[in-house]
Amino acid sequence: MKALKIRLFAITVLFGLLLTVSVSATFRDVPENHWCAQAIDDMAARGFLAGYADGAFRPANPVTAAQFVTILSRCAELEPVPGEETHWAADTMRAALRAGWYDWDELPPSGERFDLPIPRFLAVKILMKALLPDMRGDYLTESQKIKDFQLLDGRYYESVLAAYSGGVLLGDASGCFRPNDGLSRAAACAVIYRALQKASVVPTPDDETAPQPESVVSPARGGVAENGWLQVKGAQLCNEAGKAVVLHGMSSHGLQWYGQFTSAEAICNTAAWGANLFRVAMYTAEGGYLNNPKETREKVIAAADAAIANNLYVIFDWHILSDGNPMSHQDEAAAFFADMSERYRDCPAVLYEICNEPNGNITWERDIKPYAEKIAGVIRERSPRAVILIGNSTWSQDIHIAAKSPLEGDNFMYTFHFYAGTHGESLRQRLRDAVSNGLPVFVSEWGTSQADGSGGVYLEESAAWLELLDELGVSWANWSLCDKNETSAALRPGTAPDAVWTENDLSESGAFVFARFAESERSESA
Ligand code: IDC
Repeated sequence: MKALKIRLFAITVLFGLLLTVSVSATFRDVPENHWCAQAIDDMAARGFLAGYADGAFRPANPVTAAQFVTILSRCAELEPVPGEETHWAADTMRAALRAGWYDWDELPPSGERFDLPIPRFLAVKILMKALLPDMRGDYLTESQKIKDFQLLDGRYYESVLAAYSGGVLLGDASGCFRPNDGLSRAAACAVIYRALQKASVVPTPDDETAPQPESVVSPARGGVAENGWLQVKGAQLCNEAGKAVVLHGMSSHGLQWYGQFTSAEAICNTAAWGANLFRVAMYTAEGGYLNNPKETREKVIAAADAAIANNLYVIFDWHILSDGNPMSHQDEAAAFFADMSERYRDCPAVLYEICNEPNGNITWERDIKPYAEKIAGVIRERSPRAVILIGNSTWSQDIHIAAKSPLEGDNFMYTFHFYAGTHGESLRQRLRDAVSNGLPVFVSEWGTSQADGSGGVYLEESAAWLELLDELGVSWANWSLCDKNETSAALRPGTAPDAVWTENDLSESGAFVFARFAESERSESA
């Protein structure tokens, strides 16, 4: 182990990629309450993880093939085999290839796939070869556990079935393995850690020395049944028991155009992929509620009921957009929210987003705050515990202005919207500042596209955003669940709203976003 550490240190210095083999690593972006902190910290303490030179671990980034194999090589104490190539992991990769962890066609020694995200089917093969080579699984028993087994190439049956049989893979919320997806660095650690437990390299949770599960599973997972009424403590959304909770899910598109994707089946599909949140975007203008209140109200209620039936939290979004001043329709808003907060007064699932995106000639003090106070009063009279989400100027980007003069009272959160192709580091800094100064922020809408809903998609930028949201414990809903021919849409054009969706139905954006709903649950599967 000591020799290994020295060698790793040399690699680090030479190539400047990895900082050091920390013996008591807590990375600056892996807070104590991160869902995978226990595995990450323990693996770092054992010298299995290094992290980046800036002290970060970037838990939400996809793990690359070279990173994954390198971590395993440390866990299995695999000696690097020196050669000519210059890639920082070339010697380790050569050793892994020689040890039979993978074949040359899977990760060619020329290195062109070393820095790409590793697909799950290959990650599991390498993991099992490295740590649990003798484990086997029975085809008939294990394949039954995997809903999307037909997506798996026969070449990987042996390792994947062995992993399920040995309890290294548990399957995610929807019972799928998603062999072709990548996995985040945190999820990679979680699954490696479980294999290390099975291989008795680290203690299992039954051992007295093992950290208690509370510290592993944080923030709380699950939906309404598990978490009950929400509450805001400091900047953090918490469940009824006071434990941090993070909601991840989809926003609908405008009900007047894509109401079919708020059907019970569409919402059930979304829940099955691991979401615990659904936002019902009820446009006020553009042919929305104000044009057609009766029919729109019915659609909203049907969508909310479907979300509740699927154990999701649900946001009623008063979707002002072209009508940028919330004051313009304050009376209609008051009537709508009175109606809904009366109807759902005993239901812990409901959050109220009272003005999507104020914009134009408006200010926080003059227009938004008085509006918010009035509507909050209306809601609280009927449903005193409900969490209320409040928009702000510049399409809900000005949380710093709201932060200077927040509302009096409990359980208010301030919305923050971004589109990864348009908004970057300066807005991330604004979010960081606001949350670290104690403002409760909820990302009730974000997109992988540009701000107009198309262009891109910008997945690298989106990953940077989600990494920050994870780090800050901020909840989010992605725009949008529909099959419109625009890049922000999560479904491919022509997707049947009422069928069971497979990977093939997801757009590039949808595949990226759906994979991130239940990072913590998904850590169970790879
Ligand atoms: C967009 C839709 C697009 C529609 C347009 C106007 O994606 O199909 O034509 O609205 O109604 C927002 C808004 C959200 C926008 C989205 C993308 O809340 O309604 O949807 N966006 O432009 N804020 C920033 C971006």
